[in-house]
Amino acid sequence: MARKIVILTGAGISAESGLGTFRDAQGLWSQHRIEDVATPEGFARDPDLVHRFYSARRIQAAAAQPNAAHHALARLEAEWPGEVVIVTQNVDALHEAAGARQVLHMHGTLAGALCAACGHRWPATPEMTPTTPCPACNRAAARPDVVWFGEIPYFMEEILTHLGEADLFAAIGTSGQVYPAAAFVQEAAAQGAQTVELNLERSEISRAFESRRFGPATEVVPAWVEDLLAGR
Ligand code: BJW
Repeated sequence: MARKIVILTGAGISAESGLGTFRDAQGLWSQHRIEDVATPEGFARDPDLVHRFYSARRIQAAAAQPNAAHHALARLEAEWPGEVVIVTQNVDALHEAAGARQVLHMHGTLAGALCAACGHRWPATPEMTPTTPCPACNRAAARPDVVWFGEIPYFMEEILTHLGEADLFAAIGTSGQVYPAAAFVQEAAAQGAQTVELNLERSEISRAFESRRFGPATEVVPAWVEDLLAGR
């Protein structure tokens, strides 16, 4: 029977599309404190700063193009005889832009708006502000539909089911510093999956993987996909 592949992606896969990672030297956290822009408390303290941070990223992400790594994963999904599921921590839409269809955005998307007052969801406008009204309750409580620290990631039940069914688990371009995603490798391995890390360099959790491939995502991901499709 064809094997099931579950792929976790992080900011590193979109780095060569021009989108910033979080923890690298020039990353987003070198310009902003995590607790100011990626927590509900930070949003409550200064919604204007948080909206400006996300509006700038939304506009930048909308102009970005998928790179060879996104295209290679879409090709894998199209050509692999078994199932391929992409679980992404990224809030950009570059997997979908490359043609991938089974993509779970566990940390939400920049394209979505969420009402902090009534929970209504709608498509975000490129720039949102603290006065953007919720179309359902009309309160000025619009926030980006993303998952901040202390909040529960999306699709967890579905993701745990996929990890339990995986024959192969790959993590691409993620530092392994944020849970629960950082624990997916153990979860998949405990249920019998082979595990591989693809990253620019060793991550915090490299030792948890059976095998590793280091280099830029635009090089290592297409080569890995080529090997998988060739049965190597
Ligand atoms: C390349 C490359 C190239 C570069 N090619 N590679 C203590 C212990 C354990 C857990 C906790 C704890 N205290 C608190 C927690 C929980 C907390 C947590 O993990 N905190 C840590 C700081 C310890 N987690 C949470 O709060 C989460 N919720 C939660 O746990 O709920 C409980 C629960 C879970 C499950 C079920 C039920 C209940 C929520 C976490 C939300 C994270 N949100 C953010 C913001 C999202 C919106 C946005 O985009 O702004 O998500 S933070 C940020 O980090 C973002 C990312 O998705 C996430 C991960 O970052 P990522 O993608 O790994 O990026 P980087 O920059 O860290 O790494 C880039 C990598 O790419 C590097 O390795 C580079 O080498 C590589 N790279 N260029 C290939 N060209």
